[in-house]
Amino acid sequence: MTHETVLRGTGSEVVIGHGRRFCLIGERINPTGRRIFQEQLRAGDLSAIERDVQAQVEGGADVLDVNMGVPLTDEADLLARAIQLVQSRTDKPICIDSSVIEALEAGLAVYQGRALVNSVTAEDDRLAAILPLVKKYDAAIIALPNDHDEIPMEADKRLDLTAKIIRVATEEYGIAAADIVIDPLAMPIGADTTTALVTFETMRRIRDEFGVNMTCGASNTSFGMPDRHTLGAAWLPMAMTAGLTSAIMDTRTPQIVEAVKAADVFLDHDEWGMAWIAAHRAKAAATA
Ligand code: THG
Repeated sequence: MTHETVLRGTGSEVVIGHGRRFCLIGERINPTGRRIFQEQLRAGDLSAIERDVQAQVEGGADVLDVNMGVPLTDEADLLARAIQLVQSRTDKPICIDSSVIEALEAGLAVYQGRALVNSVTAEDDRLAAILPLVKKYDAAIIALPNDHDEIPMEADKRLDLTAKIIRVATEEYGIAAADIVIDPLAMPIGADTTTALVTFETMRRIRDEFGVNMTCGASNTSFGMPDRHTLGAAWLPMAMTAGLTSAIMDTRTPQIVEAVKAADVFLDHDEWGMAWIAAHRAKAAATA
């Protein structure tokens, strides 16, 4: 048995599920590593977000990740304003991405719809701080199977922590398993060439044992390697075959988005290839 996660924006509803088309979460509204964007945000200029929303939605994003982690700012205030701006520009659901509990709460308080909260770890104090918010605002949650800031390198440990998270969230906080999205932890292949195999094994076992949805930071996998887009376009279909049902990724890159859409056809997640054919027709019409 597998679970389905329902997210809502101001208009559209997105359902993440093992038998469904892959859910693309656009990663770009994130100042990490973007110096100019950080300076703009620090000065209160949110205009770059408007361009990021448009580019990612045009590229095929179903959900937008919003991260406002800029050092030396009031992250709660900035995140709340960013969420309101994004929701004024798109009806798609948002994945609220922060490690600061006050920022998550401020974001949830202004959010219209059913959000995905990114993220909680398996540590007791983090679970106790974040899960009541998830319940209060009727959101879904991304959970990472690591604790004490340590990323376990064995699938067994990730499975144990996944079991703990699901048990605590469902039994102690009344959150449905359908609303728990596990991040099986994708690491850069350049640092350790066995790491992708551990992640794929983790995905298969989480799907088979718990049936919950999963998401990953897909661009982590190619970090530091040449020709990252080709690596991403190979990794995503492999991960989808192992049970990954969504990813936080760069939806502005057609090579990667098209690889996902093609994999949806072969995994029978796109009945009769209807979405594939419709996208092809739309592209042909646009160039005509
Ligand atoms: N899991 C979960 N949430 C996440 C991640 C994850 N949120 C953040 C991140 N990882 C995914 N989002 C991004 C956003 C932007 C970039 C990468 C991942 C990005 N990276 C540039 C690059 O890859 O070259 C620059 C990064 C840099 O210079 O530091 O733009 O794994 N649940």
